[in-house]
Amino acid sequence: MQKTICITGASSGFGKFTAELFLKNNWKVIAIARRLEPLKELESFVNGEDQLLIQSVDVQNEKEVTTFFQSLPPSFQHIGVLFNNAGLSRGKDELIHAKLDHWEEMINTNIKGFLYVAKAVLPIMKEQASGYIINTGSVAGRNSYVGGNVYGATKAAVKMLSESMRLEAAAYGVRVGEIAPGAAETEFSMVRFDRNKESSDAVYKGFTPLNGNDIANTVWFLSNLPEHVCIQELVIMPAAQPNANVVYRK
Ligand code: NDP
Ligand code: 8X3
Repeated sequence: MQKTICITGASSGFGKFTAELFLKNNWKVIAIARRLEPLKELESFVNGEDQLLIQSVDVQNEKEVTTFFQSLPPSFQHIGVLFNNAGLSRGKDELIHAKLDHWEEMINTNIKGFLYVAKAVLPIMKEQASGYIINTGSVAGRNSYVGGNVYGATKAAVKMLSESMRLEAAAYGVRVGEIAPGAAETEFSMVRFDRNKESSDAVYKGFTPLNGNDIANTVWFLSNLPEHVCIQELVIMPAAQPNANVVYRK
């Protein structure tokens, strides 16, 4: 049977590169994000009937998430892999200066949205008695840095929730892993810094950050492991960034 991966946050960055790689390798792909236009660009990688399902879904909206997964067309109802990846950072201010709406958006997306998606897909995988959920955490959930406060806390939540999900889902044959990347050049910093290109570019100056392909290749590796193997956690860093606080720049 042709395998299916469901990718959240497929309109850019890690999710988009992953969707492209899996489509090129003939997997079926369910691709969701809020912006439909970039999702439509994935159509150019389709090489068979019924290979791609795109939908605008805001993961912060529990009803939208639940309705989407409850009404999947029959040919997309078997989900082999969920890349639970949609997420964002908003601002990098110290707690005393931070904007409350930034906190709300990060918590609602990275924790609540992440959970809504997992809660919708777990019953599907339980019924199949198979599947691999790959959650996107971050090195920011492991080492704190100044201004990383609430974003880091949401990613620490992803780490802990991945552990509990794994503990529960292993009982019915479903695997759960977490990837925790360091600095990667995607739209991440543009979103974090309100589309300020100068602040965004400064993050990646003087060293080679990760890119979308590095993460797509990792998800590919995990997704093609034998079913008895579960990689639980992977911390993936640029060689020049040994932890969240240190970057060796030239
Ligand atoms: P991008 O900004 O390039 O991609 C983020 C994706 O998440 C987009 O497709 C965006 O789509 C989607 N998204 C955001 N909010 C929502 C929402 N409410 N509903 C649905 N989709 C949403 O960044 P990355 O690819 O870098 O980020 C992917 C994940 O990786 C995130 O969880 C991020 O925290 C994490 N991460 C990133 C690192 C980095 O340095 N880049 C390092 C470690 C982890 P849209 O706006 O269309 O909704
Ligand atoms: C993104 C990595 O170090 O910019 O999760 O917070 S970092």
